[in-house]
Amino acid sequence: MERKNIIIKEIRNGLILDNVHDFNAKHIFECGQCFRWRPEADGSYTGVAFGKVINVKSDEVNKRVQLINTNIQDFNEIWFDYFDLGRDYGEIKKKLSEDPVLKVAIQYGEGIRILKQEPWEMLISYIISANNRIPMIARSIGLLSEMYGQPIEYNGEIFYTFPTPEELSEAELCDIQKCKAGFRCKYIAQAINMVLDGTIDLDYIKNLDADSAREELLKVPGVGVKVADCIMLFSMEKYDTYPVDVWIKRVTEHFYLHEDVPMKSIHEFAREKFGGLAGFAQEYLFYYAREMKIGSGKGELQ
Ligand code: 8HG
Repeated sequence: MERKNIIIKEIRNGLILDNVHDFNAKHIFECGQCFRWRPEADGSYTGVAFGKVINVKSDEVNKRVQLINTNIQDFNEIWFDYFDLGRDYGEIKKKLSEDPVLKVAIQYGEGIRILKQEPWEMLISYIISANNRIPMIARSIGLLSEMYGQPIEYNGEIFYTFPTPEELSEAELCDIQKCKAGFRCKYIAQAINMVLDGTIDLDYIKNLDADSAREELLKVPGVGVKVADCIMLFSMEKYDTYPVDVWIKRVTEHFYLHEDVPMKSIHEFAREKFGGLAGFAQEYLFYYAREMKIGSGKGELQ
C-alpha cells in the first residue's frame, strides 16, 4: 500500500513505512513540542496519543519508520496526520535554509516534524508549561493522566490516556493539585469548566485564523500569548505563529536582533522574516537553542 509516496507494509504487530523523508524520532519527540514520549533502550520511543499507545523507531539512513502496536486503519485515521506525513519538510527546510542561522539549526534538527496533537491536551499541557521546566511539565501531565485517564496495557506495562474534559469533570481543585502543577492547578480547573460549559470551543477556535484563535484562547485564565501560540502551533495548524519562550527570545536576540528587545518586536521580526513558515523556523531554533544552550549564560538546560 502507498500513501503520498510512503510505502506501507503490515507486519504482525504494526507497520513498516518506507520512503519516509525528514523523519527522526529523537528530533520529533525531543525538540520540545510534546511531553508524553519516552525513549527506549533501542532508540525507539513509546507514547500515548489519541487514546492509543504506539512505539516508533526511525532509521534515517534507509528512510524507514517502524510503528509498533498499530494497524493500517489507525495509520490512515490517526498517525498519517499526527506525524504530518503529507507535508514536504524538504521544501520547508530548503526555503528556511536560505537564512544562514536556520541552515545550522536545521542541520541539527533535520528530522523535526510538527506533530498535529490534540487541542484539549495541548491547552492543559501548555497551561502547565508556564514558567515551568520540561521534566516537571511531563511529570504533571503523567500524573494527571494516571489519575483521570484510561489505562491501556502495552508490552506488559500500563499506560494512561490523557483525560478528556468529561473524565476531569468531577475533579476538585484539591484533586488536581495532586498532579503537582502548583499555582497552575486552579487554571486547569477553570479550563475544564470553560470547555465543559461551552465558554471555550476548541473545534471552533481551530478553524479561526491565528489572530482570532489567539484572542479566544487568551480568555482562558493561565493562557498568555506564549501558551496560546504553542497550543495553536502544536494542535491547530497555525504555522504562522512564533511562540516566544525564554529560549526563542534568547536565540532570536542572539542571532538576529543583537539586543534585548520587547516581545512585540520579536513577533514582528518573525512575521517579517519567516512569514507562514514561522512556526517551523521556531521549532528548529528552539531545539537548537536548548541543546546548545545558546545565550543562556548559565549552562543550564531547561
Ligand atoms: O516547542 C516549544 N517552543 C517554544 N517556543 N516554547 C516551548 C516549546 N516547548 C515548551 O515546553 N515550550 C515552553 O518552554 C514552555 C515552557 O515555558 C518552557 C519549557 O522549557
